Amino acid sequence: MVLAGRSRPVSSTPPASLTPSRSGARLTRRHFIGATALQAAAAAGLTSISAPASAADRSAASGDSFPAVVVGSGYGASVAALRLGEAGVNTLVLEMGRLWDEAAADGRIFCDMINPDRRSMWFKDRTEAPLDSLLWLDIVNRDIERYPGVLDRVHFGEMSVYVGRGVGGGSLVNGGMAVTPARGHFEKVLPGVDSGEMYGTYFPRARAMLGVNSIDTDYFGDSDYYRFARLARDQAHNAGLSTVYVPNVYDFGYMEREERGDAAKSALAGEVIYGNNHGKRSLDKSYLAAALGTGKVTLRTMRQVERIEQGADGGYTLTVKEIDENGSVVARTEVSCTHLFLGAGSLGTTELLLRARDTGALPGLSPDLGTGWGPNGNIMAGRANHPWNPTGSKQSSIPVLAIDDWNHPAHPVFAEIAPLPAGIETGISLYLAITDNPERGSFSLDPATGELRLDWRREQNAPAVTAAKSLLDRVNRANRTEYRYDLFGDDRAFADDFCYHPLGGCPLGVATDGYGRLRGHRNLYAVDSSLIPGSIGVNPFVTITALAERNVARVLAEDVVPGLRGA
Ligand code: FAE
Repeated sequence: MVLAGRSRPVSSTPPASLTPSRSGARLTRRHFIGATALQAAAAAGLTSISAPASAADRSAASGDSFPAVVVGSGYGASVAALRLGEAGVNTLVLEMGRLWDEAAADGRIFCDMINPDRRSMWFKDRTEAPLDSLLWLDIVNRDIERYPGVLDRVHFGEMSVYVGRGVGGGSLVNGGMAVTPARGHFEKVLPGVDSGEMYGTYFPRARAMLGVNSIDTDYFGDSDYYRFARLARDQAHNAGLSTVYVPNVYDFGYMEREERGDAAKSALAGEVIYGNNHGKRSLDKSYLAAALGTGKVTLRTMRQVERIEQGADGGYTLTVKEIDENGSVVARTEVSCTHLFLGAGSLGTTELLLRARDTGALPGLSPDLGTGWGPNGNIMAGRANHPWNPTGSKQSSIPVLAIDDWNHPAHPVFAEIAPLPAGIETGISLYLAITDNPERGSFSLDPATGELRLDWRREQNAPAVTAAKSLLDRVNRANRTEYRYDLFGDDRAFADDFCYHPLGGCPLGVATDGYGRLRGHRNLYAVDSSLIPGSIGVNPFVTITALAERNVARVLAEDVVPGLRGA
């Protein structure tokens, strides 16, 4: 397998968002060709995008039949698309969201968090920001026009889940925190995976491909935009806790130029959960650009896979719904393939498989499908600071520091020090705590409506709240501070009813074999967050990417490439 990072770098001037930075992330010829294809397609308003390919290649993907189809375009899907393309396999990627690469009338691709508009959310009448009130006032969220915006909040009975929609999936909306889990925890969660191979090969490969870099500590120490994080760091230290810098895929060299006034502001202009206009190396600028650059990968957007069936020849047929900007169905088509890679995320992949199993389309799928779901122990909370300890009206939207108390004997917590870029002094220190909550939920389909259900009760988050509280109580005691009770719409100090990190539903080694091959049906693979059983102890996308690299390498070598050779 050829790593795109080892390919020849291009000599022409790359787009700013792909410029190599101090991390050593390198722009390759493949990225450049792919990124150009993405930009050209966006400018032309196309929903089917591919880089130039030879006539022979085109005929190999004749009709609507491809050797491989990838569903979704988040982390796992992007890895699959790139590695299939590099192996010479004609591959179709189907993504239900938009390609976010075209400026709207205001000259920007994405909207910011302070003035959200229709670009913010996936077909909603009002924004649904995680922190939804300030001083109990409903001043955070806005009415918006329904549109295929970039962030979705999917509501289940007692838990709601944030996910990204569009080419790049969660990478478009997330905070970019690129954390490798503690090896001991990884081994506990995924005992069947060779951790030596992961930490020696696949984690480094994922970090290099994603363009992970770290903030310059002098810049961090001086910037007005990180006053909030320095204050929270000092308060953690007052409580005897340690903090760690957290790597990110946001280009910190770019951020420094933003602060100097040499580059358009993104992180320093309150952009993140509704997309970053600059600076962030989302997947469309890394893996997916490289995938398209192979000339073997075609991407179709605004296409939601609804149904999967298997024919007598063992191949798969997908029913695909194409929608327009109003959400109206433009067409329903069928696509067939030999190898099917599901990268629609914990919710999307699990739903497709449950539907296929329960309708009898793929009856052999495991009875354990839908199990092992968890919110990665996510709990959000805010603390109130004294007036003499301002957090700053200027805040970078990119978190770079966390309180690392993962070795606590009873309550392990990794608490990201989160920004609150409101443009005013709020006096709030905000945290997204990741805890080791052992509780698990499960997905099923509602027999009456056929809709996805999540069996997760609010009280299952009690262990996570206890752990987050144990940590933040210590911080409050040491600094004579209190919680904020005005941030989550009612009087709660701890937001325990939503998560950013849905994990599981198709657990590795349970619903699949040890490499993501679905039990019961050949040539069918899960490649995304659905494989990780509920917890990984840190922000998950580096793990999702590295695991996909490992699994796809094996599947390519054993299933796909021998098949192409007619073996
Ligand atoms: P994901 O990225 O969710 O992509 C799935 C894609 O499939 C999406 O583009 C969907 O639109 C598409 N899709 C779904 N169903 C279908 C269908 N039926 N047909 C066609 N397309 C479909 O999958 N993680 C970190 O490590 N660090 C962070 O700082 C961080 N911050 C976050 C902040 C926010 C606000 C959110 C929402 C998440 C954050 N995460 C973070 C979590 C991270 O983004 C998430 O774990 C990954 O994106 C999951 O990757 P998957 O490959 O599973």
